[in-house]
Amino acid sequence: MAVLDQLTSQDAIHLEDKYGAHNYHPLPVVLSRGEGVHVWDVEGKQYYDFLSAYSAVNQGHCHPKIVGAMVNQAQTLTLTSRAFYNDMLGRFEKFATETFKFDKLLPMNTGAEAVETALKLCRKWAYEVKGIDENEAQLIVCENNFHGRTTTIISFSNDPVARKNFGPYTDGFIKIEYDNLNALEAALKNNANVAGFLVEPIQGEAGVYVPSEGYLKAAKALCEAHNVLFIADEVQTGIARTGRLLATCGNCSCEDKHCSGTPDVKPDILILGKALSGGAYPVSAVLANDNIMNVIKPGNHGSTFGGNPVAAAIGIAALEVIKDEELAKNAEELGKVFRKELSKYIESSTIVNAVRGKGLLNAILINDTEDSDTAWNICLRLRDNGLLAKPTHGNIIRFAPPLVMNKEQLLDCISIIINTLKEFEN
Ligand code: IF1
Repeated sequence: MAVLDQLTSQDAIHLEDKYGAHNYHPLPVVLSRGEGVHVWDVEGKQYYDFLSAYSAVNQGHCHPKIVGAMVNQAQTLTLTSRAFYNDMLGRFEKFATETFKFDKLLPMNTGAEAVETALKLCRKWAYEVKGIDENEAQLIVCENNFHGRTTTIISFSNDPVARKNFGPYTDGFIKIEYDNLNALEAALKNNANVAGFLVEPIQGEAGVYVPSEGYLKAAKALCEAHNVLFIADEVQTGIARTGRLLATCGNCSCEDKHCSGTPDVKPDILILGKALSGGAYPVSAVLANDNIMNVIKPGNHGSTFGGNPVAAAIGIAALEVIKDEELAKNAEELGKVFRKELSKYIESSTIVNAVRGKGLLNAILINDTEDSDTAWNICLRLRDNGLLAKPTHGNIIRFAPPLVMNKEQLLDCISIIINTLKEFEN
């Protein structure tokens, strides 16, 4: 078979199976096209996308404004490296720092790289500003975190599948229970070597675990009292997904177009990725104010591709789409509808125990054991019924459609989901 011959789904699966590393167990569906809230498989079947590439495609598949910016820039200048300036990066940095209200931005490509960048930045700040002795800095992280897959990041994961036999690991991390302020206070107390606290505003991989009301704000206050940097990993929760521009915006009066600039919780270091490009390209970033970011000097950190002109052009377009189409507002409104309708169904359901989430980052808890394959089987049936979602941690199914969905489409999706779940009732 020639490389670019027409393929069936079976052919495509076979190729990946034979020639690709087996580091994933994908749902058996082979996608070849996407537009807005929809994707199509090789045979032409249409699906609603309820994963959005793990919240990277918040702006919808192949958004014309983002694709337009990408194509235009790709035909003009793609890569200069940071050995030279390019005429797009500064514009992106200005636009993004104004949008998120920080002094400076450091561009990278993937989420994991941005997390690594934030950790390095925090440690350097600890030695050079806070005055911690060399090599003594510690960072507090949460149990059941997911921050990416580099060696340092998996060093503080407690998922054995992600971690086992990849040692030796990086030192300097203290793990505490998520959503537990007492645990945070205890870890901060009498330990002058703590440099930062790294936290997901909602734990995604852990099963869309939303912390108690006020947790993030109180955690930030504790960090401030101990001169410890509050580092928010908004790679998955950011960029309108949870009904606000950022999940750390909480319930403040922040509007998409006219942010008051006084968010509920202002992280010292903000980590963004995924939807910062609308899923068109790997674009990630770390944002901080000058008192922190200025510890980074030439040669301390970087990346061949980070901040390239295509990434910068796409980043601007992706953020413009979020603002112009008021996607945070839409996510908030549709999220309420989604949880309300699912809650109504759950009252009398034998197969679903609960629905939880914020904005359009939601999950349902299947009434079966952790190790059962019920959630997987439900996702297969959802696929047959024209909707794509993926289980997380055994019996939890995450639902995260593109934020460009309209209410009519959402109601259609809700009926697909409920009808499918009903097929599994006993
Ligand atoms: C995969 C999960 C989601 C993230 C947070 C950093 C990163 C991620 C909060 C790293 C990435 C992804 C990676 C993806 C699966 C996915 C995921 F289920 F594993 F946890 F979204 F929920 N911080 N999350 O969620 O970003 O380096 O991947 O760009 O296949 O590993 P990345």
